[in-house]
Amino acid sequence: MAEYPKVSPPLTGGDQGEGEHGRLITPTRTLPRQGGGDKKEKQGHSLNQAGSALIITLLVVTTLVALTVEFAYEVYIDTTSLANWNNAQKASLIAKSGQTFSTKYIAEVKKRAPTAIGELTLPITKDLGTGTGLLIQMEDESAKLNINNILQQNLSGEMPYMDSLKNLLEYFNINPDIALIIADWIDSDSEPRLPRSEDIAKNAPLWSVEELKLIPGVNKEVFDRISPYITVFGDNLININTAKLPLLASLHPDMTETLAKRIIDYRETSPFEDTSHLQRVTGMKSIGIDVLGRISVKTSAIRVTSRATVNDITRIIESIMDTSYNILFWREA
Ligand SMILES: [Ca+2]
Repeated sequence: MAEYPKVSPPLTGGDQGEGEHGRLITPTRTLPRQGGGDKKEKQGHSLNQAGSALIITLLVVTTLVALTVEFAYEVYIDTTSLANWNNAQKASLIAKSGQTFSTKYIAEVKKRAPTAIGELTLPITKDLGTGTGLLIQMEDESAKLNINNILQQNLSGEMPYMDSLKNLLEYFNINPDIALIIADWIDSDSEPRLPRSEDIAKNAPLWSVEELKLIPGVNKEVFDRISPYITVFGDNLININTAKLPLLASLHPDMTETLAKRIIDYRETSPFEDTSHLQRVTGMKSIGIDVLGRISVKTSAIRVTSRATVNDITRIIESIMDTSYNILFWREA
């Protein structure tokens, strides 16, 4: 009992050493009660050994299954990550191609129609393979009000861009005092136009329209309303061939929605080729003269958004380029 033999017991009995092994492993159960018990002892011994072997086998199998499952899962994760990475790289490259394509398209448009690009959406679905798509959107940033310009004064000391921002806010039934808080955010001094309006001011121009969200008073509703008409890029002149109705209606204190609609009707048949032509629109004679220094008939900056999808992985590149194709802004997501 003190020493166990190193010989492995046979699984199904055998001729040699059966009783000896049985007693050594489980002596109490293999003791013969009656005569001829040697056979029973042999059977009990074999069953016991078979049971032990089965448990060991099951343990080994279970461990192997666990290992295999874990390995397969790791491989699955790695493969999926790799596929996603590949798709993301492809989508990124296609989105970049979309940006390049846009510059060529803008060049063509410039040749044919020198006054305006406006808004353009180009879904491209051909020859990119299954599960792959590219959507390009172009937008004239000159159709918007440059918010960094609201402090600019005219010869009379007035701030016409600031007035336009106030008009735009009022157009959407928003408190026009928000324009004062925005002005304090931008201006370099710390003299508040409204109580506490300089408390957390940046005192520098905005880098992006999204920065408006940081300014007190510009909540989501305000931002969603005004941001489509605001830019921080361009030549500070508002393109009267592409500006939308709310901004046209905010150009001048005497502007009305009716006049703004007339401008849109006019340009649809004959786009403005010169800023002075705004005075040709009925009722726009004196306003047209007043706004001469703040308007243009050409695009100076274009926002290009290219959205590429490869097998459900999407990459979006947003850029703003001037008409000489200098990149003013680039963001990839
Ligand atoms: Ca300030």
